[in-house]
Amino acid sequence: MTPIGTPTTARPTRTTEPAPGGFNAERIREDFPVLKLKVNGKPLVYLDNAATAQKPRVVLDALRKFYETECANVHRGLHWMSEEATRDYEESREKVRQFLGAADVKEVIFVRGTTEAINLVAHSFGRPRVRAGDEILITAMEHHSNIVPWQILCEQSGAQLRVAPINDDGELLLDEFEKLLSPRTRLVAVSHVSNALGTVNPVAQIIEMAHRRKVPVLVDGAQAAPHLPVNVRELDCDFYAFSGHKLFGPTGIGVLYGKAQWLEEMPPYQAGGDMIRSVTFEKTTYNSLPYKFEAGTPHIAGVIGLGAAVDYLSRVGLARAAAYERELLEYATERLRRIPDARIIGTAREKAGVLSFVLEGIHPHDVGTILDQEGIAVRAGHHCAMPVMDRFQVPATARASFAFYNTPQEVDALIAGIEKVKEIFS
Ligand code: 7TS
Repeated sequence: MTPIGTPTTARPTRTTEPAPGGFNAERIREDFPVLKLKVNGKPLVYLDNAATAQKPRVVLDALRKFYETECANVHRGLHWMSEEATRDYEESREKVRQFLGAADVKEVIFVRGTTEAINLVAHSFGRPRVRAGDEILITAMEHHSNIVPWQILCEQSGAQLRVAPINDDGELLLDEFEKLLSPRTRLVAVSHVSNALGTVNPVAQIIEMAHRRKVPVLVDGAQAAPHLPVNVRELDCDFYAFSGHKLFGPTGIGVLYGKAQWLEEMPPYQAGGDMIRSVTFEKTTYNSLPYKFEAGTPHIAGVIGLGAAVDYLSRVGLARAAAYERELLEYATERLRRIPDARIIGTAREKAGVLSFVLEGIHPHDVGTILDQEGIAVRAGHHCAMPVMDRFQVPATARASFAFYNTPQEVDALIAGIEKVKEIFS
């Protein structure tokens, strides 16, 4: 058996055998019905996990169970079904609390996704605090969702957006970052893992540096929560955001973790049902946490599905899955490096799950289209990280992004697909 990660072009691990470390991706694949699909007559090779991940059967079952047996609104009915739905909804909150290592369920706010979580913080935390001349510090590798909300906040308040630079490998320059922390910095907002480069940022260190100056930190965990064990109390972050759909859960649901101390102080983001305690035309008082931030009927099925995804991940074991994904990434990187004219964008020492690349003289969209004909799904474009494209002076990249159900054989299919692209354009 050739272990994955071995720099060879020979056939790697047979799919029926577990990978080193005992992680059996082939067994895991059985849990994901969609992975049996054929696309363009070829077995689907799904390598677009950074955009959204596929869903295991347990998540699909949880959604179905909710709609078939307990479809009722939460927190407001006295009837049996509403109580069932409320119980499952709140159980999911407890599962997420454990998943993140948060101190209390009141620190777990259900939102639509990472984007909404960051916007919530920009509005409710940012607006009341940020004044003209203040600064918000981000990095040069952020997703648009962790740039634009801060830009709008700065425009509205007269504050300034500061951007910590990255090096040619796509690593944050920590010294430069530290220099940009000033007495005017009101918040640091940083991705845990970059979606365009795969860089894993040293968030613990970043948080420590910021906290030494009493600056709170929001971590955009969209690409980290599905691939690395996260503990918000150990990190000591002030806010942590992630999306359910990248974590093998449903679309339209995500989480904002916030320290209770901040959330208590913050005004509501949206107003309506469920977030109030009492309403008169003269005065409204708000509900306690976490409900103060969950206005209107929530995505009940989504929350329950996310709970099932979190359960599933804890059964798979995120640490083991992460180790497996790392080997897969190393194997893919090694093989791609051997292709002449292929340039990898994002070569940080610490990376997770993402392989962005360009082929000399071939537009990434053409790479994506030809790979699609082979049944291989990658993303081609700017990945909602246009400043990263500017930094590396490319209009776009092709990006393969991995999950624990991907296999070395799929990496081989990707490499064969890339060879084919080159052949067509030669
Ligand atoms: N932050 C990061 C680091 C992301 O990768 C994404 C989505 C978001 C925020 C926004 O998440 P959403 O669930 O609210 O949309 N990234 C990608 C991607 O790389 N390809 O499609 C979506």
